[in-house]
Amino acid sequence: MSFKEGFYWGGATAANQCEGAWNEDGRGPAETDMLTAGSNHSPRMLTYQMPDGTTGAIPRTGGKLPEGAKLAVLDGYYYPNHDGIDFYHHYKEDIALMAEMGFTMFRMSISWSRIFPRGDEIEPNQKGIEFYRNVFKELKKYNIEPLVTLHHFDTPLYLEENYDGWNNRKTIEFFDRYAKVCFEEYKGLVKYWLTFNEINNTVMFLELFGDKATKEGYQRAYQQLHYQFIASAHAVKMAHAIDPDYHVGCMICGITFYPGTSDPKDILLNRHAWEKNIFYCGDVQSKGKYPTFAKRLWKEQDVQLDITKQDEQDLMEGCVDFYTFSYYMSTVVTTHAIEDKAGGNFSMGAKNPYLKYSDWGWAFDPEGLKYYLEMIYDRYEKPLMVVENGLGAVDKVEEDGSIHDDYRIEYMRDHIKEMGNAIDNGVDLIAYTSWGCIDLVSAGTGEMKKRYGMIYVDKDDEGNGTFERRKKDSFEWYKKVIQSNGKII
Ligand code: P53
Repeated sequence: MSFKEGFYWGGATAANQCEGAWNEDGRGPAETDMLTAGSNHSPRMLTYQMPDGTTGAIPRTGGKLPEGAKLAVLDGYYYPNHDGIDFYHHYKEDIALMAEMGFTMFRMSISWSRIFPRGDEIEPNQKGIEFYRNVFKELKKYNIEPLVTLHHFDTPLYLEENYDGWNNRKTIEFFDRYAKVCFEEYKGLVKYWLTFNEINNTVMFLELFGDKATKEGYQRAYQQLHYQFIASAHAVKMAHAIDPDYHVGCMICGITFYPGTSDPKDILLNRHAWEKNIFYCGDVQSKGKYPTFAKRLWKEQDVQLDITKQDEQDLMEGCVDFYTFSYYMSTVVTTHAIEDKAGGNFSMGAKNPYLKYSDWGWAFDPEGLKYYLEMIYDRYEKPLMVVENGLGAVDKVEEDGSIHDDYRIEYMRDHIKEMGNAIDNGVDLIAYTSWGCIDLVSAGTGEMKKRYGMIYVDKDDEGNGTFERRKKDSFEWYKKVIQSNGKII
């Protein structure tokens, strides 16, 4: 197999899911701090308080806050992101373990509200800046290249509540300021940046939650995306101006779509699913302009967008240097009645009888990764990175403390094999960072027991545990993979 010399091997995390220390050293809250834990079958809830002091909770998706309610942290509820896995206080130990595995890249995100606690300040929070500087320095000690996401599901709550977040053009300015501080402060410590994590979720996930897929929902989603595209383009331009060695990428939630039948209606539906869910964002960020089919999408939902001439120029001048994506599963779309639905958290569409599913209903489809890589490389001809991939599963700690996660090894091995095949077929894939290399809080369900790590963290779904770290079997396996540059898998 042909992983080039210098191929980056590593793992990936996100600030809100692992750092903890949610209100330490001046950090401001994000919506993720107001989220309770859910499960495969029950949604995570957002808790709120009314001006008269009464309190309540609504489901994160599809719920509507009562008039006058403000999101709030309440007694009697458990908020898993508050402590995460306490990476904030364990980062040295964690990075040492990653180095032991042989990581050459570590994907992490910066919590915007650590740098600007409200989001609209002029002066950043020095303690926040210092924390990430220390993390980057620690990585440098081991020659691990950071891959830094600026926005991973965590707009400062203050901006959401006082400016209507990404529905407001003004939020672009706040993001510009935040991005500029990061690029200036971490010059020489970071080389690779990502702007928005899974930017396409905004539109892609709308349809999963019936009551949100209204005209108004689409209007807001497409407008939010446009403002994020502009913020992302500004970031690319700024990064290049501040340091010509900076490389900035986009990050797409990669799902491989298949048609359910050979009915031409299904074939067309499938093409449209790719366009709307995958290509729409990737095209704008990689090619610097909206694709032709955008007109059809906007017309379908009667969307009117605020796009200026300056925006068009900014997009063109802010094309990303590389394309990154997460890949966990494929899905099936059909115009026919769905008899067997793929259930679980955030998985969608019809069940594919040719594939196995995880306990959370996600399809195991390594060939779908090859399909995606080849399709996308052909479309953009930019270097690619798989920046999330892995298996969320329940792990059992044996009496002697060992954890035999052969299912995880099998999952990763088969996906790595297909990456090798794609490279052999000409794809310029330069990095692989597996998701949740160290166990962390699930974004979808808020659970700890949906574990992805090669490093186990002693914490359960109620927040009990010592935060002790342990190596799973996959730890030793991945170490060999990296040592042999993907030859021994
Ligand atoms: P969890 C849904 C479908 C695919 C990717 O997800 C997704 C989601 C959102 O849950 O998100 C990415 O934790 C995301 C990570 C997240 C990871 O996938 O629900 O970028 O933050 O943790 C896995 O199992």
